[in-house]
Amino acid sequence: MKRDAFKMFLKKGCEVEYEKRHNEIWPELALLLHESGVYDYSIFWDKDTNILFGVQKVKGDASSQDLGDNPIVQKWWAYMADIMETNPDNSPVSIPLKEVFHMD
Ligand code: RM4
Repeated sequence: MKRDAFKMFLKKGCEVEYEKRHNEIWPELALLLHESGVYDYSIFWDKDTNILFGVQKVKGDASSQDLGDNPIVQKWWAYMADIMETNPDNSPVSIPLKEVFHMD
């Protein structure tokens, strides 16, 4: 198991919609994430900067952000693209974060 964290960028004023869409996450995406070894996955929002902090555990090598070849992820990223900062392929701009402390 490894812990993975990254930051993404929400468009201003979109936090309610962002949370709504995630509360209604597609079952097929949730299943894909679990089957890919991603679990204990949370995303936190910083209201002052609109930065989203993803934190997750990963059983294998691929984090949620490495699944862009999968059509379900591609469809989800396209769905989310109107409220997030994205790359030309609709993937969210996602910056890996360095773990500097952990305590069980
Ligand atoms: C985020 C972003 C991530 C995805 C989660 C479920 O907004 O799209 O890549 O793993 O949703």
